[in-house]
Amino acid sequence: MMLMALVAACALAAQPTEPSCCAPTGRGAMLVAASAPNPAQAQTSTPSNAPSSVPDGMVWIPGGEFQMGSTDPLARPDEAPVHRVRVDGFWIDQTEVTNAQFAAFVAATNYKTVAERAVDWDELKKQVPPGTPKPPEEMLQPGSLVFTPPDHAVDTRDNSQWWAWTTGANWRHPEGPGSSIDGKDQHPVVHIAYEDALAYCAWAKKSLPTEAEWEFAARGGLAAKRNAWGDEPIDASRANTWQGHFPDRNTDEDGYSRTAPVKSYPPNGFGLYDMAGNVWEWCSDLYRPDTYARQLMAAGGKDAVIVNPSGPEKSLDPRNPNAPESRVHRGGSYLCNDSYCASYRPSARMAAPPDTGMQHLGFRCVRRPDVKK
Ligand SMILES: [Ca+2]
Ligand SMILES: [Ca+2]
Ligand SMILES: [Cu+2]
Repeated sequence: MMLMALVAACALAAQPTEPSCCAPTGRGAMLVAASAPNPAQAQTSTPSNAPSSVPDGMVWIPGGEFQMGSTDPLARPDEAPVHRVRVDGFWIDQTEVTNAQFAAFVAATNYKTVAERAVDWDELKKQVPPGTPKPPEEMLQPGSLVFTPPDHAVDTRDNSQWWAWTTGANWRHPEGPGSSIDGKDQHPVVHIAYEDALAYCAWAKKSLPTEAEWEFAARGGLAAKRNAWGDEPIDASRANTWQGHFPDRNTDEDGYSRTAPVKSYPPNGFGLYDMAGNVWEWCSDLYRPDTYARQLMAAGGKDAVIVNPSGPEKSLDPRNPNAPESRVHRGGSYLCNDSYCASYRPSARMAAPPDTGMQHLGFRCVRRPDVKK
C-alpha cells in the first residue's frame, strides 16, 4: 500500500494512541492514497409482545435492560462507561445478509451499489483535508477497499498497510476484477456501503439495528459477559476471526482466511450466527467515541437507564477526522485478532464514512413490531 502517499496526502495515519483495528480510515483517504504513485511499494494481491408470525430467517429478541459497554482489558475507551440501556423487542436476521439474499434484491430492483458507481470527487473530497488534489480520472472509476496483506510484519497502527483501493472491486467481485462469488451464495455479502444496506432494508421492509439493539442481540441473553458465548476466551471453534500473526500470516485454524459461509460456527443464546466475526455489520447510529458518557450526562447521571438510544445527532470520528459523517459498525470480522483488535467482542465499536465499502463489511437487518409487512 501507498503508505508514504497516505501520510503525505491525507495525514490520516492512525494516531499512535488510537488503535486502528482492522478497519481502514475511509474510502476518500484510501482512494487519494492509492492514486499517488509509489513504485517502491508494489501492490500485491493474495488471494413477549412478539408478533405471532415469524418473518423468514429472523429471530425475536425480547426487549429488556442490559449493561451496555465493557471494562474488559481488551476493550477500547469508546466502550466505556458501562451503563444501563433498555431496548424494546425486535426481530433480527439470524445471519448476516448473504450474497444470495443480496442478489435477489438486486435482481428485483436493478440496484447498483456505491462500489459499482463512478466516484463522485465532490463527495469524496469532503473526507480528506481541504486542498487535497483531485486524483487522476482513471482512479475515479468504481471500486472499493480490498484486503491486500503484506508478506511481512508491519506496524499494525497503519491500516493502509493491508487495505488497497481496488478498481472493479464490489460485492460481485470481492477481490477485484477476476474474482467472483461463484459458490459463495451463503457467504455474507461484502463491499456494502451504508446506503446500500439501507436500500436493501427498505426493499425487505426492514431496518438497520441501532447499536444498542445490535449489542443486546449479540450478548445472547448473557449478562455483562466478555463474549457472545460467555467469559471464555475466543478460540478457533467460536467464530471466524484471524489466527496467527496479523496481517502477514493467517494460520486459518478456524477454516477460513476471508469470509465463511454464514452459520459455520455455533449460534449465541438467541440463536444468532456470526455476531462475533466473519464480517462487520452496519448499524444505524452515527459514531462518537463518547456516545455513552454524553447519553448519561443528558439523562442525569451514571445510573440513568437509557431507553432505545439511537445515537448522537452528529458524528465525531477521530479515525476519520475530515469525514462529515461516520456510521457505526459492530461485531468485528475475519481480520480480528487479540494482538491488536479483538473487535469480535459484543461491545466493540468501529465506524466509517457511509460511502465506505470494504471486503469485510456487510450487515444484517431488524424489523420492529410496529412496521407492517
Ligand atoms: Ca478465519
Ligand atoms: Ca458478523
Ligand atoms: Cu478487527
